[in-house]
Amino acid sequence: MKIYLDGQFVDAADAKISVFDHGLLYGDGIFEGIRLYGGNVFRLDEHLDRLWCSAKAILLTIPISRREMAGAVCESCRRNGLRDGYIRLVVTRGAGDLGIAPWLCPKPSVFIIADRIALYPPEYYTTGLSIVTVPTRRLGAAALTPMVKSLNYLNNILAKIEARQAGALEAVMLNDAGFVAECTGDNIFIVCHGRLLTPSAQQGALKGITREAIFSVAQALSVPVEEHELTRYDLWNADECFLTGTGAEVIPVVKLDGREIGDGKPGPVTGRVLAGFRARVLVEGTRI
Ligand code: PXG
Repeated sequence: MKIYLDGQFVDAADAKISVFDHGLLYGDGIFEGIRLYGGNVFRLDEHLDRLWCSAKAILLTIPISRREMAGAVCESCRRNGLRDGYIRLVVTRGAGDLGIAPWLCPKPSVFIIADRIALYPPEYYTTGLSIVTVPTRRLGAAALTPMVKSLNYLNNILAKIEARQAGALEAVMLNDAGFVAECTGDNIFIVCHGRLLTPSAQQGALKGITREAIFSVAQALSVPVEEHELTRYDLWNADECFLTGTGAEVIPVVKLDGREIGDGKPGPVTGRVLAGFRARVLVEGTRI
């Protein structure tokens, strides 16, 4: 496997970052997870927009241009003979002193891994997931805006561990106010009386690229979508529920906190949205 690292393609075994890199020492950096479908990079522009916004939010200057970054993403796929897969694009603050001061890190590092990912076992896409609400809350915007896709995922990791301890594969995370925010690496949607409802960024949801794609799939299907404050009660009593994310794609949820959602089976609207999404990824995207 070839990895893009600071302007060069190197073997995976040689793709190394300093132990002084602040991405490692402090989680000081940002990333994107991107999908490749049939040789098309899904919504590359949107991913780069979000990466550049994350960089601005943490005052990190990405050392290459957007054009170069887009080129490096596509070249990473080509070099690895990848037609379908997952691209992890990371920008770290770079190596510096033992001290958090980022201005003592002269050169940010960029690396790109083009590989495969399977977040959930395939059978769950037809049977649906059983998930739980966990005690760990989504970080509030006053501490660190959840809009930044940063390398500090401890908040989500703790939630993921709590889900596993409860025997579930995924966790619903609430915000400070107790409203539903999102899952550990996915956005959440419910279907209520034929409408799609999902928490807004203000509620602690990452502005997921898949989430945005679902908005336009739903529009094409004439299914209304609304950003809405949601409680656990709303989720338990929804007609249907599903999660969206680059890793997860679109996956039905059939049980939450021991309560069956709807009739306990993936619902018809979820099915149509999932089919619409699968059709769209094959025709949209940047040709590598
Ligand atoms: N919320 C959070 C906290 C995320 O990290 C999403 C929502 C969905 O956003 P996108 O843009 O992907 O639709 C994410 C995305 C992983 C993994 O390895 C996580 C993400 C993406 C890909 C893989 O768990 N996070």
